[in-house]
Amino acid sequence: MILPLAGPTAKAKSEEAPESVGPELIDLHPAVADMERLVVAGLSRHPRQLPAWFLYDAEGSQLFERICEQPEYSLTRNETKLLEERAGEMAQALRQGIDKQPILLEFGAGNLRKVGPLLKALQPAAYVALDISADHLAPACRALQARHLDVPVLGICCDYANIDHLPPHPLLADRPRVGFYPGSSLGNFDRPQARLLLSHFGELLGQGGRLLIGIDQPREAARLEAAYDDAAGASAAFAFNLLRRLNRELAGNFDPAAFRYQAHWEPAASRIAMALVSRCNQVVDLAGRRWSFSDGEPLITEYSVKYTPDAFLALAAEAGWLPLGRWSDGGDDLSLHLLVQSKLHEPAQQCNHAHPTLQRSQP
Ligand code: AVI
Repeated sequence: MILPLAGPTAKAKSEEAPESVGPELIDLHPAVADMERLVVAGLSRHPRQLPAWFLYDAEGSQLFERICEQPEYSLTRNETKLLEERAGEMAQALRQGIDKQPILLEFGAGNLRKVGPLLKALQPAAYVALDISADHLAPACRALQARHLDVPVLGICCDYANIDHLPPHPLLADRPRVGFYPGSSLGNFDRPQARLLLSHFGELLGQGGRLLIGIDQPREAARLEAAYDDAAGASAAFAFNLLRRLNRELAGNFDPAAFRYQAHWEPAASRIAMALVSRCNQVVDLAGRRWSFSDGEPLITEYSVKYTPDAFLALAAEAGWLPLGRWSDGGDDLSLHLLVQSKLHEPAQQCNHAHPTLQRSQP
């Protein structure tokens, strides 16, 4: 479903480090009214489902980092290793055919720990990190800037799937743009939405823009289900934090004890479905309305779609992206694809039209 957002809360602030001015952070987090509208739309669907970015408040972002450390969740480790080993080749391929030093944009940047090798090898004119959690992004930008003093860093707190253009900023002017979208976060959108998101990246990056994107591949159900329901309970804690956030920010009264967490591989859709399942018939207040949950009813917190390289490239082609290269880990679980945008877009800086609101992972 495509939902319009009322518009971002546009407050820009500079994050000050004790002795020097730290990287700038532009805060375009969706307003509470937008969140309420998305909650009402998401809970009115069948099955009930909220946009995955709701999982990432400050605490959710920390909990996601815990997931990444779990032995069952190999995606982050494999991708980090691949980047450490092959960033030189990737940077060379990213730069090919680009006459000016590009700007590197990272979508869903998180803790900014993956981009280091690429920054070193590519030496972009600036690095822009886009992420939904300002609390997480600000310290991550400061730490990254301290490690890479030669590259100006800019943080933009936003739902990157729904900003129609980048805010005007001197660092962003008149430079080719290359995108970095690691972590296989594309999988948290359903296919039609993923295609829209890839087109949206094409518009933000412009014709000839390049995108380096991490894609997780299908594998045995047992391994995938363990990765999304780890023994230490990090995945479950991440999902339950959503209920705490909703209670706190949108006047909810969810009782977490009245739900249980589950993660199931759905082979026909090639995806893991993560859900909080109601343990009983119950009524919950949220966003000024009452919501009934029946015993066994799921609230989908997230899907994670897995693509074979061919399936991913077919989807990317529909959005105007052509393949330039691919690097994969030893186990062939994950690939980093390098793509080039073939469609004609208006110059990215002037791209000012309203973009349809994407909502992640719809069934
Ligand atoms: C961010 N994203 C790619 C993760 C994934 O693997 O789908 C989110 C996640 N949720 C629970 N575990 C991981």
